Amino acid sequence: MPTDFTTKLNDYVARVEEGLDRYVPSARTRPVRLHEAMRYSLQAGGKRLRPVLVLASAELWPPAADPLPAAVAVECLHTYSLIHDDLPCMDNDDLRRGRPTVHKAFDEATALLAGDALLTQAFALIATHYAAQPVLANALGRELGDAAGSRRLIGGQMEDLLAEKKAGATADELEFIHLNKTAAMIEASLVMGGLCGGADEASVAGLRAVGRRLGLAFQIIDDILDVTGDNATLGKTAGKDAQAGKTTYVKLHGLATAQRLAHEQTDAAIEALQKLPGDHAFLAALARSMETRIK
Ligand code: GRG
Repeated sequence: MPTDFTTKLNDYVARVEEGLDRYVPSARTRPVRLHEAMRYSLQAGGKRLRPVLVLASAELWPPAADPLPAAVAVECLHTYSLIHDDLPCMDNDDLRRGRPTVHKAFDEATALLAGDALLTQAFALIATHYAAQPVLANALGRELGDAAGSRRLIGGQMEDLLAEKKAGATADELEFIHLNKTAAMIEASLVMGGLCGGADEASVAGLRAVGRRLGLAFQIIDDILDVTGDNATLGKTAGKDAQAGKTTYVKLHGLATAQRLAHEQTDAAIEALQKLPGDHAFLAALARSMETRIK
């Protein structure tokens, strides 16, 4: 990867880390155990893809509103979904972000509450930090609420659990699951960045198109890595999908076709980016960098 891409990515990630530290209650806040659990998971070193997308998308436009609180809100919401996904009643996983999952390091009730608190914190952050721009606050809250709600993130998770129970999903069900469980938050990240930048309706639609493609590419790559990666590099349990008998792009189409589909979706995302204003070089390089993880 070119060094200016890496420098910029590190810069964005550093801003996100600083924002998480600033906007999430400290681990000394009462009840200490709850805030420790929230921070344990948040600070376990995720890739920060979604908040970086918020920051980079906002910068397609001249500075308008500070996108950092929105970026932190997105990472809080994403982290809640991971904590709850790992619970014994869902995916029952022991390892996440290279560490024992929250219910293993603390206990199930604390993990449930830490997830609830991060979800709530996301909306409180938006209402608080964009209070002086109520139209923007409303648009950001609506975007995040829609993406994380029963038709999208939670709906995708529900269909995923149902598909697992009946031991398999059709291609149509797989697309629904991935468009909602994975792509919805990636799409919302780009759109929320655009809203902070003052994007008009046509650009918001353009950002959605990029997010849909990027989200699908991300999920296909995740499915491939589940087969080809290991616990140490993934920071989570490799081979979990096959073990659980899950339908994935690899199971449905085979490894080679899944690799081709990941390339096609990445190309389509980069093509859709070209229709947006501003300098897309960083976002295009980010899309390519995701793809190189499977090379
Ligand atoms: C519990 C409502 C609810 C939803 C759970 C996030 C999720 C939905 C499930 C996790 C399992 C999974 C494979 C989700 C697809 C999206 C995905 C690959 C999430 C992991 O995102 P990364 O790789 O994680 O960006 P980091 O840790 O880097 O942030």
